[in-house]
Amino acid sequence: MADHGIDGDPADRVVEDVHRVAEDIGTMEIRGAATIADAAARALGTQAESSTAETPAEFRAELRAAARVLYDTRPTAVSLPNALRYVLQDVDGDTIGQLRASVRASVSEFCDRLDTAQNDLGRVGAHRLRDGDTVMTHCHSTDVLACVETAVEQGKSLSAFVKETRPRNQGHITAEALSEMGVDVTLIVDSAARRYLDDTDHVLVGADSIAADGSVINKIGTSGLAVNARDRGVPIVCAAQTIKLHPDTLTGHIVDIEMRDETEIVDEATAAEIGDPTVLNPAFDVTPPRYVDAIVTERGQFPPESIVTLMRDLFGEGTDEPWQEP
Ligand code: RI2
Repeated sequence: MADHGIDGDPADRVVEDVHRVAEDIGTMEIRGAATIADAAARALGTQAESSTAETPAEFRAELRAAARVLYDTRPTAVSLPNALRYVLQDVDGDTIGQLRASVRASVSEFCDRLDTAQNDLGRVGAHRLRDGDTVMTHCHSTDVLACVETAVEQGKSLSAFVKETRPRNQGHITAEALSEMGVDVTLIVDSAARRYLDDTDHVLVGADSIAADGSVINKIGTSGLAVNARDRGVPIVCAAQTIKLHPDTLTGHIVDIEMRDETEIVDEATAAEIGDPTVLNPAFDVTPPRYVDAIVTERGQFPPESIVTLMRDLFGEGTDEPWQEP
């Protein structure tokens, strides 16, 4: 019997499906902040449904262990811990059956809220877009696509410069999605962005996290794009559901920027051919609030400097980590 009153290590009873989801998040088979949150919440649901725990204490310990496996995958998108927190904070009941039902209800409510928030955000963001406008996108953000899709459904005809977004070229996903919506798409390399900003009405980016001072943490290259956009007088708008608000930044926490494998940039053989340079592959960067015109959320649009008020309303002054052992 271990100290926490359960048999064995709860980590050993995290089910295979949870490990698979964690691996898919780590390798970016599952990617995008909102999609990661949805997958993580559902994985906790799977753990609850599959649990063979014999006591409520065992059940709760398994759930926390599963959450830790998911939490340890990628460090930057706060939607992941926010999702885990949402599901874990209200696990209620005296029997395993009640606890399981409680997790099931939380997961379903969380995923429904994600969908609703994205639809609502899309309606808010679409107000910024006028018939005939051209947008420029960076990476692939479902929150950004929601804004464009709503505008198209409203009958607006739009064009897009889509940055390919090295090293993983998620711009290709955006290009395909926008084409399917009927948007006139032009794919450009990242370094061509400045050249085409004079033909752009709005830069639209997503976010993996928003800090309390209104800084936008998003795919690497966002900050350079924002500085260029400001220089050219093109408004830069960040579409981010409130699940992207990073509550720990209220108390001075710095958002950890994920460093990914160098082979995403250059394969080993090519690296050897060019003298084996040091390769750095940060996945994200930080755009200071002075370069961002608005943050569009499902609660309306905000100047970045005022986002702290919304953050306090939603999260209070701080958060806990319910996946840690009590
Ligand atoms: P949605 C992505 O990160 C991009 O940085 C994108 O802007 C952000 O998540 C938000 O995506 P990655 O997972 O939640 O591709 O708007 O590294 O879909």
